[in-house]
Amino acid sequence: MSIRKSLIALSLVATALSAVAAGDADKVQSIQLKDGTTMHHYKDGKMSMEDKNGKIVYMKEGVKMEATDGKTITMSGNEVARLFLEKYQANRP
Ligand SMILES: [Cu+2]
Repeated sequence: MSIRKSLIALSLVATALSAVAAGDADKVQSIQLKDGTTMHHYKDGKMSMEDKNGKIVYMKEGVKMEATDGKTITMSGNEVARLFLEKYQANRP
């Protein structure tokens, strides 16, 4: 493995670990969107999304979303790994 590749791998592990450490307390609010998905907003301003069945939704940064109350929200970040880890921890026996 090249040094560059191992550095990338290391930073991925560090990101995953910090997400674990942060956990659910890091979540500021969850907003219901018009299309049936839910947007989770984190302390650092980033977001993740899931559909009504709890499946993690991927969305590009900068995409506009509409909340059920009519407010427009711009997607910031795309914390799929963070939400995945949260769900993994929550469902762990
Ligand atoms: Cu979104």
